[in-house]
Amino acid sequence: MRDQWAEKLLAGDRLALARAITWVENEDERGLSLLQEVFPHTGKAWVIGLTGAPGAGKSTLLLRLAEAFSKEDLKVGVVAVDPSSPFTGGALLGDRVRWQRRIAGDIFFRSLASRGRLGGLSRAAYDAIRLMDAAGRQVILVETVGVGQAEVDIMHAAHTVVVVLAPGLGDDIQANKAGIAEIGDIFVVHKADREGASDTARDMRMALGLSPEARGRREGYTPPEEGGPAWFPPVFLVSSLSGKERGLETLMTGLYQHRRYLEARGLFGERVTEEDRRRMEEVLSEEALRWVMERAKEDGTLEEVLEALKRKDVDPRTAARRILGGIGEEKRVP
Ligand SMILES: Nc1nc2c(ncn2[C@@H]2O[C@H](COP(=O)(O)OP(=O)(O)O)[C@@H](O)[C@H]2O)c(=O)[nH]1
Ligand SMILES: [Mg+2]
Repeated sequence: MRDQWAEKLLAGDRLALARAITWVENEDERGLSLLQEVFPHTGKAWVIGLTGAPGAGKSTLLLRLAEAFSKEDLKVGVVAVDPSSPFTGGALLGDRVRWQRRIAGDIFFRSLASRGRLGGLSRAAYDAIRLMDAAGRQVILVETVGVGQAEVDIMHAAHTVVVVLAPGLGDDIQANKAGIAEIGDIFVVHKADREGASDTARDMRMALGLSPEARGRREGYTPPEEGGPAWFPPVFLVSSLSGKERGLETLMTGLYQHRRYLEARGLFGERVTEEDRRRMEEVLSEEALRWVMERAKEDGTLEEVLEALKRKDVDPRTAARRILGGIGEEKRVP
């Protein structure tokens, strides 16, 4: 029989969803078993990632998108990831309060904070996305600050990655146009109401034109001669400022175009499978390492190899192979 929480979650119950996410965020066993139970019901949601420098207006734009999708009668989920707030403190709470006041529609918001553990944040985001998906959220918007490895990692979980730029942000993230050209499916030059926005857009278009990766960077890319037009990341000028709204509809059209592009090439489902596989490998590498180290410790191989390493009798690579080899030996002896 299905657990009552799973039952509720699959029925779209908000309380159950909120609780489930808290569980996975805290790596509580209840969350993990719940996720396991509802997992067959995942893989339907369209996950859209928004990334970019702090202050580019990601949260503001995300609100607009959330509203636009909910106006189309879609159930929206929002995952905001803020690694700069290791505790559920000011900024996150502020965001949450602001959102709740200003927004209407069937939208489920959730902020995640880093628990300080390596990889913990992207795992929590992945779990939260899968739980929202199982709970019937049809579009899931994920916001991250485009800085460290964790954020890049989280963006792997998205079908469609939107890079948000703004004029006058001389930030590293923005300066590295060649770098960001590789991660975005869609580029938004936000704050289009400001001076310099069209220059930023022109620079970005130029950087994209120079980037071989930008052209159909998704896996499964086939050159035009073998399968129709490749995806080329568009650059949209958008303003989300009240009274000066601009470009949002064009952006929505661009988002749907990207979705159709993925679907037409069978990449929509593949993105999900790929991400699930990535997570499996992550857990596998952690647990395999732990398993190997425990065994090497038990039979003394670890100590022996570490001594050899210290004496510089072996190099680290050989040392690692010796430990693995030792385990193979152990297995062969009955
Ligand atoms: N001029 C202008 N300001 C904006 C626009 N969108 C957001 N902002 C402002 O930019 C600041 C940062 O916005 P926020 O959404 O918190 O950025 P985030 O850090 O990328 O999430 C806020 O003061 C917003 O009011 C816009 O389209 N035009
Ligand atoms: Mg924000």
